[in-house]
Amino acid sequence: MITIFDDRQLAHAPERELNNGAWTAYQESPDRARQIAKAFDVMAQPEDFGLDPIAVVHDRAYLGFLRSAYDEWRDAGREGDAIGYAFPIIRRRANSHIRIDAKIGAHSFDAATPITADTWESAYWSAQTALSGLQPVLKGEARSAFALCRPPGHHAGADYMGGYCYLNNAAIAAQAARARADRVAILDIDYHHGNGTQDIFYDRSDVFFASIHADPATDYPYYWGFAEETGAGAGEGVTLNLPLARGAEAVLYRKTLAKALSAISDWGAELLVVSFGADTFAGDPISSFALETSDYAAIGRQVAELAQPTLIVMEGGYAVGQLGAIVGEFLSGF
Ligand code: Q9C
Ligand code: ZN
Repeated sequence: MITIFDDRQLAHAPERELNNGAWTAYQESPDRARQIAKAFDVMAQPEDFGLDPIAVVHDRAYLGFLRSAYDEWRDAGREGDAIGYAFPIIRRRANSHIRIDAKIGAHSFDAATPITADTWESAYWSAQTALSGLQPVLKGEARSAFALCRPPGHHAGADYMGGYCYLNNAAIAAQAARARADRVAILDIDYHHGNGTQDIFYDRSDVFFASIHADPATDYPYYWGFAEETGAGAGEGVTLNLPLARGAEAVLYRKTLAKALSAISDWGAELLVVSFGADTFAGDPISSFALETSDYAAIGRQVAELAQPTLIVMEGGYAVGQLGAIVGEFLSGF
């Protein structure tokens, strides 16, 4: 399988995150990608497709914010990574903000997504990695590709970051795929609901979003991913959420995956983007499903039964020492 990775994705390395009321070590570490990359002999480097395919998914103002936020933070006399503390949730107004703190709050929904001097560089190449994996699949030169994206993307919306995500790599690839495929499906099998991806395509009829994730009633991102969220307007019925209770193991997981895949197939998808998270693993330090490393081969095989051109994009997964094995199992099964 074609695999894509770029070292520039490793530069982004926040010091800490605010978790359950305390500063803890940043879970989305560069080591995650390093460990996965070790499982492959050779990985291709991404091409540079520039800003345009990113800017059709993300707002220009948000992209400008991401590029300048760290400098503005420094100019404000701050130390460490840039992080927000005030979020305009009620009657948001389209103000132009002056202070960096106001800008960060207006472009994020949590405090788990700090901006460092290198965040833009890494997020940019993470998006290019997804776009580069897509190319051979889209042109019919390969049936599938694996984009080792990092930072991950599925929590990022058109104009906001969150959940370790800045640019929505899967959404950027799915949108680019629309150049040649009329119907594109995104299957999100990260432990967490892909709220950013859902939001980007919520009212569209041309990109199907299906997600299996921990019930938002008990798990991050809390506010999105309930079964009753099914899309809006022209997109009604083109979003499918399949939340599972904590503790889900392989039998239940694969039954649920069968539902997601048959919905995607019935809808008539011509190309599939998989948001793959390894945080469904039993040993994941921040998650509570019960999949074992050996389960991922069967899951990969099941996804492949859809028999559509497929781009697999890396999302979460924090059991660093196991990530290479989990991704390896999934891809070999696929
Ligand atoms: N106490 C991804 O897997 N922290 N993002 C949750 C719960 C944020 C996960 C805190 C988790 C984000 C791509
Ligand atoms: Zn996750």
